[in-house]
Amino acid sequence: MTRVFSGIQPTGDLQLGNYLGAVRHWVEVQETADAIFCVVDLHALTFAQDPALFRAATIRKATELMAAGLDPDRCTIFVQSHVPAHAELAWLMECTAAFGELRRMTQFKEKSEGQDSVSAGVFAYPCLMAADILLYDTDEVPVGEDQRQHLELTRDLALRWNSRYGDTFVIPKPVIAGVAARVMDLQEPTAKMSKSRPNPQGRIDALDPPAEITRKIKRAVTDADGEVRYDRAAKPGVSNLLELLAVARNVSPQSAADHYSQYGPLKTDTAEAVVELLRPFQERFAALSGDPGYVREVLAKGAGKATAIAETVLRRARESIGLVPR
Ligand code: AQP
Repeated sequence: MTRVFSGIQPTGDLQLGNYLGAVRHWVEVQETADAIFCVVDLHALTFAQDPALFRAATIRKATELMAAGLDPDRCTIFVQSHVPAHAELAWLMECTAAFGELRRMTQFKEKSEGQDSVSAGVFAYPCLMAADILLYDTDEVPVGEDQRQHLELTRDLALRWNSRYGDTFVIPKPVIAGVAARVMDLQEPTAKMSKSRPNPQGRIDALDPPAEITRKIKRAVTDADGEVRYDRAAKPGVSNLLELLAVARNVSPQSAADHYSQYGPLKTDTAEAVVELLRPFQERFAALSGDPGYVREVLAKGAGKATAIAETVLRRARESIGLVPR
């Protein structure tokens, strides 16, 4: 059975980009694969967090994943820091990666740009991500387009390790869906939608009330030529709306475009479609939030299942690199 692994940071509410680019594919793949999903809290510590808020955010993110449709009977859901093997393999990956290749990572450049000081963790982030993936003998990693470069690095590190120390790791491949693999900011459609962009009007959080979703989509930046056409390079704002509508209606963005000649109706229908798409998620989230004990129980079971796999792979890695067995 194909082993699938992916993760998401606990900081910030689930935004529409996370949902469409990643999580909805996780919900599908849990039906056919041995699927493991992780709330990557150690990754979020690359920036200082308020401890109490951070603890709550981690449980909230797990609740969001379950509300989105991840079913603990069909997949494994756990918190990264509950499985210490992640941190240990991350160190071994840091000793495998070259300084130069980490410096070339786009996300490192973006996150460190204009900052007086960034943690060493921001730099080493892709090594922890490689460890996350390789620890589970992962075949496929469903992620949004923004993670492609990190996935390529993971593959390079695994291949380098295997050629130095003998076959140890499965070489994973990224699975990046076509439509909505890169949901763009509604106010600045040449940048990806993200929790860390300064203007919250450009981002739809999956828990935004329907009226707010509608308002944000109606105010989305388009362009001046007035033609509804799917062309991501020439018409990023309109194409982004068409992708949202297409995903919600399960059609292609090109065929969604055929029904419109003006931006107003396109925005109205897109808003309606996104509200409907998120409605079941919002209802399930409200129900699950009333039962944090259940979410913690799921995470505890998930950590047990994940540890059993991760420890086996870590033992293999320790042996192959020459660490004395414990
Ligand atoms: N805009 C997006 N379009 C498509 N996919 C996206 N993902 C994130 N943004 C988009 C995908 O979501 C998954 C989780 O990514 P993450 O843990 O990096 O999420 P995050 O930090 O919560 O996402 P943000 O909002 O994008 O955070 P920052 O601002 O920190 O970069 C991944 O599969 C990712 O590809």
